[in-house]
Amino acid sequence: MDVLTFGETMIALRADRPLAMNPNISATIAGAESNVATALARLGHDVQWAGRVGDDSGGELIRRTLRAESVGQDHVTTDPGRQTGILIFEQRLPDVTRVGYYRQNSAGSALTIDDLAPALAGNPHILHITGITSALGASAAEAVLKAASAAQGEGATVTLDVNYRAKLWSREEAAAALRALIPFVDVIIGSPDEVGLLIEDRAAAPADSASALLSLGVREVVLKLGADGATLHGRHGLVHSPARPATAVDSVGAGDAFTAGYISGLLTGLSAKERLYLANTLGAFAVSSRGDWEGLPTRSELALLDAGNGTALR
Ligand code: KDG
Repeated sequence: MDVLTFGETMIALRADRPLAMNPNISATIAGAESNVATALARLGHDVQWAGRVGDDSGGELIRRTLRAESVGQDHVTTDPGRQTGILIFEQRLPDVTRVGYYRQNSAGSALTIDDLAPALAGNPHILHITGITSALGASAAEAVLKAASAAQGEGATVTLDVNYRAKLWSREEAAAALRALIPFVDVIIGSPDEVGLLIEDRAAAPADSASALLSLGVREVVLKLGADGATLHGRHGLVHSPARPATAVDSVGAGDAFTAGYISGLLTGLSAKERLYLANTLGAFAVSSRGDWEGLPTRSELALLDAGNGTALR
């Protein structure tokens, strides 16, 4: 197995205008970790997503969608006592989306370390976790901590996308839970603000936050800078890669795509510069189409970003 990731995936209701304005709604799925898994599977990697879904149509939608994407679900549990969570994306402006969560006590939030133990026994090269899972409740937070520690003990590379979600917890709660993960994490990915959350000094400049994390034993800190591209702070210095030009229509999911590109680069032995370039390329694909994961590229489509506007592929 190349990558194991786990977390909560939800039914995503996509409304083309605010909910109160009687929008047209379509149903799909969303979850930061399954978005990363889908992106990696499209690039040809062997990836497993683990988590809990309800014994309901939402659970079936998640299973069918991930199956169609060749994301492994050997360790997905159906929870008979809880429902699949729901997320609503309301299109407020062309690229401004309001997110509403209906996920308290959901099946996904009841994840435990026992759900993950068999998956971890498959010795993934990379365990990918995000800060969202730790926000879901005590058992999910414990699962993240124990999984990261177990994977590191087995020699896996552990990647963490901070993914701070203010609607799920306060900065103080996030800081306490996510700082506890640092000893078990090799690569941290986040915006400058998110990375700042992980160190004591809130006012620190991004480069100082990165150095503080490196001094705690983290191998790489990858700063997502949006339109300014991305910077990797590693033990051998700093590497920057500019963003790829793209017409943004929906930025939600771009961070997951970026992370998947970076992980793919780790798996295939790309240089630091090449990893960032691939990460930025996936981010550009994600912002260029509506939906968290629908517009992600296969490996043979990566070069499409260089095709000029108006290109017809006949
Ligand atoms: O990164 C995109 C995610 O925010 C989205 O898919 C939903 O996982 C999600 C969350 O909890 O916000």
